[in-house]
Amino acid sequence: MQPNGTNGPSPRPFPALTAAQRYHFDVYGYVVIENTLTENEVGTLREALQKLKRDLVATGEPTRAVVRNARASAHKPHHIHLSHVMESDPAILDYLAHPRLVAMVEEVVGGSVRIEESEAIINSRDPNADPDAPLRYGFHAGTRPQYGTYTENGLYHCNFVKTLTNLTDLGPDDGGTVCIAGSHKIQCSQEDIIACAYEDPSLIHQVIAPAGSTLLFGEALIHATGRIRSDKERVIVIGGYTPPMFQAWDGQEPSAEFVAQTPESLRPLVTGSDKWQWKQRFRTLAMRAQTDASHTAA
Ligand SMILES: O=C(O)CCC(=O)C(=O)O
Repeated sequence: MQPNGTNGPSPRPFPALTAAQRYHFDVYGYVVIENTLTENEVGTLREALQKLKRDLVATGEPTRAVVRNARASAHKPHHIHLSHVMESDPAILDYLAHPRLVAMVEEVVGGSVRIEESEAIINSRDPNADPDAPLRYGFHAGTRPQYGTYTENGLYHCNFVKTLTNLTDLGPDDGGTVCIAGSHKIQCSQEDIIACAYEDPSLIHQVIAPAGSTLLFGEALIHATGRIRSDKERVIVIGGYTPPMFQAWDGQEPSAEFVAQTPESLRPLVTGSDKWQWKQRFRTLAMRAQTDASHTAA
């Protein structure tokens, strides 16, 4: 990852996913790429988010306060959801502009993108949760098949894509994101799909990966926060992306001051300034991933 604004963005690989990763994405609606970030990057991001959490909680009203233009959209003792974290620390923009990650997103969107949201979650086991209760999740999706998805070169594309990177190791009991595999293509009611998944839990896949790994998925995939059963805290950072003519999520447009200090080369990504000049690009499945040392974590 390059430091924010020092040398301009390095070129983004195309395609960024191997054929097998792309096939996995098409079949299940997601793919987990392990070790996209270095240990240093993980540590820097985790510290930046913990500091933001401390500063928001110290205001006494974390869901009303604004700290470095970030907010807490939810806060309980065991769970804080941070919104619009992009402006709060340069490491976070570095993450959101990470050439390899943005390249993966562009590949799935089918062209250039803008940042639509930047969020983070720091959570631990709910002390009031009954460990013997049947597993139930807050399943949701940000768009639906066909409405927000299309096919090109036989491959699935979505116009609302996220990168969720875990900044703590995620074992089976550590509450990794869960999703209903294949739901990104199923044009039935969400309630009916969710009922199928509870009837056959093998349809529910969960992220289990070392710190610094990225879950790439399109928001037509039905997904949710997993359940933490261990004593470990989970920290994740989230980037949301859309084509440039789309709007940012409510309250997540970058401030004028932030845009003014953003290097010009990153402004289209940060603001969507390309608008309807959308640069489309599509791969075929057989294309070999473009990988070199500058696009992979050590
Ligand atoms: O907490 C998680 O792992 C899931 C986050 C989520 O649902 C989202 O970003 O839309």
